[in-house]
Amino acid sequence: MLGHNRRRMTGAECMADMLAGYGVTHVFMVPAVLRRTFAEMERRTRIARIHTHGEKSAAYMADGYARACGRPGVCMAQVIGALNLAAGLRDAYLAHSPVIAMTGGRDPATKFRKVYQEIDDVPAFEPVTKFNATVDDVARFPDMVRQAFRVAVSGTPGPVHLQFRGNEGQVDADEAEMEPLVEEQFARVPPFRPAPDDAHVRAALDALQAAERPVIVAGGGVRASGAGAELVALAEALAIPVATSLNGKDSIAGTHPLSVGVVGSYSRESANRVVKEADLVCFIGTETGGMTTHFWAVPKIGTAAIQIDINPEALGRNYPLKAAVLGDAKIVLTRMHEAADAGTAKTRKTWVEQAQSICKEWHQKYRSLLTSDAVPMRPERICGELTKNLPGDAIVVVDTGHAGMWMGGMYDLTSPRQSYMRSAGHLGWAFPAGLGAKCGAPERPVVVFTGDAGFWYHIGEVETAVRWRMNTVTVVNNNASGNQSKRGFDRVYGGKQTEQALELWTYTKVNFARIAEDMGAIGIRVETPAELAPALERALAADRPVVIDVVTDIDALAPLAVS
Ligand SMILES: Cc1ncc(C[n+]2csc(CCOP(=O)(O)OP(=O)(O)O)c2C)c(N)n1
Repeated sequence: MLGHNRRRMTGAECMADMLAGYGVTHVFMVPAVLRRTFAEMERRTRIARIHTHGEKSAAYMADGYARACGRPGVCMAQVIGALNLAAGLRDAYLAHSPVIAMTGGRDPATKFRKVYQEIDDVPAFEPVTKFNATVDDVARFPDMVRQAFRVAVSGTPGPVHLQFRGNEGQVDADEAEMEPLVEEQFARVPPFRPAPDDAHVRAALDALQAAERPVIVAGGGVRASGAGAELVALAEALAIPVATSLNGKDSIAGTHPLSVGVVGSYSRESANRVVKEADLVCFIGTETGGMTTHFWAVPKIGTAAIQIDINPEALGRNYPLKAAVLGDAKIVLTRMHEAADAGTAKTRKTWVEQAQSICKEWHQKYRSLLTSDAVPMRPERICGELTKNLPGDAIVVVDTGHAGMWMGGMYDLTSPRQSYMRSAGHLGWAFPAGLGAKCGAPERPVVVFTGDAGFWYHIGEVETAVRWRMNTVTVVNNNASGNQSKRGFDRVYGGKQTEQALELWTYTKVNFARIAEDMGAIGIRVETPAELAPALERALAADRPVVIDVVTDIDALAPLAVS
């Protein structure tokens, strides 16, 4: 019973016990914040305290951790680092990842006296959190930490921020009568699986079964709910092709006969073509945002649609609906499958064949690039090799920009046990997020794909990876530039860039393998396509972090979305 086990303890003891009670295994931070709490963690728990090279990468690590294991990732910073941490929450917020950020804050005894390093940080957390609160009295530790976990994992998950009194959160040294009670239900996503209204399930099924050319668009909500198997079962029973958002890419294996690929902007042409041809789109666990719909061109607003989501505010936001179903994806899909009339599947035979022939055309169009022997290498060949060579339980972590385009469009998951996590827009996210993912799922191989511009951001974390034996494999698409920007600068220079224009998007040629070796990791330089598969094999077997530096063609540009 609440209050039954109250005893006099410090905030630090209470926090350490609560984090351990919630199953937190790693905390990512730059000191000095909650110093006493860190000492208590050592005395009372087995929590690893990962000291990083920047607050932003600490936030990304917590985010990668959360996305890999479904439990909140915890990151921390003292007052001067708070906004660096807030910046790193943007991707977690956009991707609906449950991250709990804790910072030091102002002390009522001295605020407004121009205290060294101090500003009011709280407003900066407002746009990137679901809950943004201050803890001034140590007696509030138990209920505020519980609320942080509760909000982070509930409904559509997302980041929360707690600011503790004192620039380093020194309130943790105070004592009070407290009970470090945890609610295990809120230790992971999803805490609840709300069941749908039967009538709404019926309406959605009626629409789906009456459609001649339906397609499912599965989003990150399917992955948060762990509903991939239920999604595939329904699609198979009713013979419905499945496209995914980038965030939902691992809800169906790319090699499944009903998979048409990632739809939207960072997408595969076949997915956009199939969704455009559809007479009914069934959105599941997707916000129907600009990225997934190529700014609402695929499908066009007005296309018949049904939508399933755990958040009622998402239902119908961008597409007027024939049916809306509120509930957890796994439960809704199970109910739909139970009530489905598989006899209607035969009416969609021609449509499924049409979708499959669109996919076949895509494979024919890109086969030569996916298997290209060109030197410098084509990024498509990297994607092709990753499809062929990654283990069945790999977690693939992908940066944004060109990396998101290449891997979203050209890479296929080959097993339902593989996971795919993508940057929701922040360049530089993938490498630290991959390290966090490894902490969250230490038994699984983690393979990061990033461009060189993305890798530069947090290259110092190679040292962190070595220090903590976070044995990830990082594949760097190294074209000594951010060449996704090439088209944009071609455009503003009227088609032909000046020599100086290259200053805007190119870098010095660097050997990342050598830099990684210097920091104690294994570095492998790949200059020709045949070297990549053996490099991956060696890297996956290594007992140290590995950076595979792949030298690629600066003129290789990913295909643009079709609409
Ligand atoms: C924080 C942040 N700043 C800027 C951008 C804009 N941006 C997107 S892709 C890109 C360049 C990507 O370069 P790289 O990772 O090397 O991949 P490449 O395009 O060379 O394949 C930039 C600057 C972004 N997405 N995020």
